[in-house]
Amino acid sequence: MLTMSESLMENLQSIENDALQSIEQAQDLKQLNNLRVKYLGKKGPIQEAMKKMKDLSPEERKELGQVSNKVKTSIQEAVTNKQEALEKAKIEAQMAKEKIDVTLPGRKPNLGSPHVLQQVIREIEDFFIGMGYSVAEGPEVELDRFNFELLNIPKGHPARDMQDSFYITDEYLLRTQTSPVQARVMLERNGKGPIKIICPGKVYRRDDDDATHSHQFTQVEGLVIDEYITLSDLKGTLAEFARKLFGEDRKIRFRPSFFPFTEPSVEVDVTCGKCLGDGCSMCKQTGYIEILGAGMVHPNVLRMSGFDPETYQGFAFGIGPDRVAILKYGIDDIRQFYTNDLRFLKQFNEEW
Ligand code: 2NM
Repeated sequence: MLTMSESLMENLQSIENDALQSIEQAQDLKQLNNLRVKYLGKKGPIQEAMKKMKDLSPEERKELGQVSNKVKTSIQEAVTNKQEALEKAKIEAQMAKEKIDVTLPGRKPNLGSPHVLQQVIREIEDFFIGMGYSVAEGPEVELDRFNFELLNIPKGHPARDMQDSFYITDEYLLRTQTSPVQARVMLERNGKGPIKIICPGKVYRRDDDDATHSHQFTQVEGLVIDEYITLSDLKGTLAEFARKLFGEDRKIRFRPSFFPFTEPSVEVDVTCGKCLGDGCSMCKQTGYIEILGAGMVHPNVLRMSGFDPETYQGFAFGIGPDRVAILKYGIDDIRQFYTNDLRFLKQFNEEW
């Protein structure tokens, strides 16, 4: 039989063993705190054992008191050590989770790129700016007067058929060309030259969309007005334009045509890029491909916009960026420009 003192002693020893083992196994700070309260709290097993000491001799009490203090200190130390270990582990886990590999390549943001038509328009603009032209812009919702009247397309002219334009009211319509911008500029100049401008922008015609027609497309129209301007100036300018945009080996030719706002009027062809003039399937054996319309500004247009045709002459031209892009890149359907299929558009993305 163990004496009371011996059994209490053994009890304290096993409390210490239990406590140290549980503390070692604690998973987190909360568990650890619960263990601290369980073993060292007022209702803990050590306090319970101490209560039984009142029946012991003073020597036994003294010895047991020392042992219980030792056990308490040992448990407290174990708690403190474990707490430090858990806190350190917690921080380390957090650091590991938040670790950044600074050597990883960055993620490329989706930047987008100018639309292929915008790229072609810029190329056209760059050429003409280099030749001393300015860029002029105007409204897409335009007055009948600027869109037609001042361009020598009077009321009753077939080009003014309601079927062909998007009229908004009797007076307002979506511009069918960018030349109304030129009419505006001419009026602003009060009959005084020179004028050297290009007008890029969107235009609208009431067409049924198909592979070669779009009810909305783009234009860059040009206008030069000065004294002694001739058809040769026009031809030299457009020959240079064709070489710049399509290649140095290209030539142009003029064919007679008709526009209400120019006289004479011409269609301008450029030698075919595939056969360079010999004739092939691309140019339908003609050796040439039509690229734009042009002409000498009609005296009526000059007069109506305040310029004296006896003093001033001018040439004008209309370039279709849609057509330029189609020829340049071999695109087979004009609607591709306007339906925003990214698989199509991304082929023309500029590198940043
Ligand atoms: C074209 C063809 C020929 C043109 C004429 C004018 C203006 F304002 F002077 F009358 N601007 N643009 C013109 C001439 C446009 O596009 C095929």
